[in-house]
Amino acid sequence: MTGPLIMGVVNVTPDSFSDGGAWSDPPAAIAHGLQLIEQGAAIIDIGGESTRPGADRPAETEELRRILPVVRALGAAGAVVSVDTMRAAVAAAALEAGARLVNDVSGALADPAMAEVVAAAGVDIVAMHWRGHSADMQSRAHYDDVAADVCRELAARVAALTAAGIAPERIILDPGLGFAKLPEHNWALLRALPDLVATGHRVLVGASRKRFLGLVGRTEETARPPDARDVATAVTSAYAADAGVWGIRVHDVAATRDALDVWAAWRGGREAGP
Ligand code: PMM
Repeated sequence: MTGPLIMGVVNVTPDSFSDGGAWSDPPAAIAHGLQLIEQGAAIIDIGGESTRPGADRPAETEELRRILPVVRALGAAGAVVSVDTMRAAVAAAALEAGARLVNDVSGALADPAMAEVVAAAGVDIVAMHWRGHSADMQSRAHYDDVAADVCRELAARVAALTAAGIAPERIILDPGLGFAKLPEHNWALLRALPDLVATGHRVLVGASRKRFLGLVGRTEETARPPDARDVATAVTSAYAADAGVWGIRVHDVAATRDALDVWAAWRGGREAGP
């Protein structure tokens, strides 16, 4: 039976909250990507900019320097590579180097040239819900009804992207957990995943190792650190599968593979997602 695909995360950054720079050196990042494929990742998402709350942006040349060798090597090894970038020039260079889709956490809002690059390349784009750069995004975590507001703001991105020449079926939607969201917003969005799936777009969800998972059943003082959030992530992956999502972006691919296998066995025979 089919379930969501797993997008394995390779952050080639010195400062990501989730893996603390473990893969900032290209050979280590390449080896890690290959290991994630072996563990069951269908896509490897390569990023060179940390988007943790408060993070400063690297220069474009630095972002390119970080990711291109990794994109090239994993693409050449036959991996389906996605490039996690908000910069059109970085997306274009990564596509040239072998990436097959673009994961833009800003939904192509950060760089006005992004939609054109994706339209010209004819590739898929992940359009994530986003309200501003990491330095001050948490000040924008205000919603009347977070699920309705996020769906409406994503629909506006779909309209802009299709107007720029991207086919609607090329647009994958992502609720942007943790981006201008408080823990209660993330939970409300997870509960509302079926609404996002009902738009007919493929849906990607990225809860992996995020702070709200560390806080479940804990206080700020006793919250699980990022590397102790993989069980919570895997449980979330199984629930997201049940909601019919197309893809799940995670750091610990093996744990989510196990969780999805259990989900598939439990559901036995039911088709998942669009
Ligand atoms: N989260 C992070 C980075 N990129 N991309 C998508 N599509 N969805 C997400 O939720 C998402 C993302 C957060 O940073 P991490 O790479 O350190 O987990």
